[in-house]
Amino acid sequence: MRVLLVSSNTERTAIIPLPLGPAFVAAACRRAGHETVLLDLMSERDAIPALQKRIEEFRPGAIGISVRNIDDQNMASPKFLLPAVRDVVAVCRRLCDAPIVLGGPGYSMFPESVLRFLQADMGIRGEGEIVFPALLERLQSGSDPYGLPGVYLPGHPPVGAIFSTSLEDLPLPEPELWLPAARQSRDFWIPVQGKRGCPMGCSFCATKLIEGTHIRRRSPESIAQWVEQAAACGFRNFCTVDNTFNIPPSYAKGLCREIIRRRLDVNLWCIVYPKWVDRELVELMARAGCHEVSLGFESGSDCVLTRFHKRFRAGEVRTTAEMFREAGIRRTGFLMLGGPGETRETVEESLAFADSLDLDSLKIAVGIRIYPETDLAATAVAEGLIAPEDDLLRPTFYLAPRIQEWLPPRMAAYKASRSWVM
Ligand code: B12
Repeated sequence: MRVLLVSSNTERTAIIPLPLGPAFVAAACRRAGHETVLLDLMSERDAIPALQKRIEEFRPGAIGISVRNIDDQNMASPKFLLPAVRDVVAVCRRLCDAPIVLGGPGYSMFPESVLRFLQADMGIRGEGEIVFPALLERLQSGSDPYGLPGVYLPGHPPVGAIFSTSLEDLPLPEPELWLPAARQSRDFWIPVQGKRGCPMGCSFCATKLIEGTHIRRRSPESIAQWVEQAAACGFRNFCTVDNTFNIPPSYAKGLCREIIRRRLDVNLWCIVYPKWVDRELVELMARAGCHEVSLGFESGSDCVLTRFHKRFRAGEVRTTAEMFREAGIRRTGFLMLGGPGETRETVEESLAFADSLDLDSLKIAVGIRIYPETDLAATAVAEGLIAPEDDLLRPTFYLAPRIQEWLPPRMAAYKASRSWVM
């Protein structure tokens, strides 16, 4: 079958992400024998005409659309990003009668409401590599797709998602498949994924819906080899997209050792959970080329950290941040203010804490995006802030009622005198 995979993300907030997720799915489709093309709308000057042209030339038998972002998570002036994706679906629908299948992180968080909103034919919750080719087989043979794990159809009951037990059996995409546009500029950050799944269970986080809670990994050798392949194409900047680079620490150390052994001259950026970091890991990261880490500590108040179900305390954040500073690795901290239990005192505690870390930069979110099936959603329902039946698709935020008025101006004042705060 001819399969067109469309990466629909055109959002340029923070970074221009390359379409690694759809590329994984495309590689799996090719392995299953389908002629597969990946179109990254981000790299097109005019997304809709480019899509039209590709559909007319390629005449796909099935179209997969990757949905990454629902919104930009900015409570002050939220940007709802799905209407543009609905236009993409409408163009596909108008130009051909191929079934339109949704997938991706944004889709997996809202499998029923996104399907409804975008008016596609079906969607796959969770990983696409196994289920999408299985679905294509059913479509080709004319059998009923309903009942395949993870496949959602309008008007049918939800089916949940399954996650592969091992990543080693899933193909890694060739650079030719997904890096063509990026090749014009070597400044792009190439995403690298070593593991999937997060068992940390933070109260506000929806990663379990996208990747599951069980950690599955590829061998450090295969990941380092993949980085080497992309480096041979001229790329130097790599960002790990694992939710937590350093869990488990033994894996992170193994990957660093493999990069060092291969003498790859790369620039690494990693998302670090501020616990279980020791000097050996920091030193290995520095030697592997890590120049910057994101430290998502979210709060400097132990009471709030407990409410977020974080496994670390402020003291551990301080020790971790200090180790990276000593190793010359830049640190961007993240604060998430206004969650359950937040008070003026805990906000001030967090701000003073962030100041004391002497970070290179700090990003602050005021108000927390509420996702379905999270503890935060349950708290918001219990407190009467949202209705139990609210599908939460349109940007919906939690902001502790007692500091709602006070927090935004306080943050504006805090930021005004600190150039390193974003
Ligand atoms: C790493 C990351 C980042 C990095 C990006 C680095 C980079 N170069 O890519 C940084 C920190 C810069 C970032 C920024 C942002 N991010 Co971000 N990010 C992530 C994270 C942790 C991983 C994404 C990733 O690369 N995954 C790896 C790939 C391989 O997996 P995947 O894309 O999910 O693909 C798999 C499946 O989804 C499926 N699939 C994918 N496509 C398709 C298509 C079909 C047809 C099928 C069947 C299946 C399928 O199969 C794939 C393989 O198994 C996710 C959370 C998560 N765990 O998913 C958030 C996440 C995607 N980000 C999110 C957001 C909101 C943002 C920002 C808007 C935040 C901000 N205000 O700055 C920006 C937007 C950036 C942009 N311009 O688009 C949200 C999106 C949801 C939402 N609310 O809209 C997420 C889900 C986090 C969350 N809140 O829970 N992000």
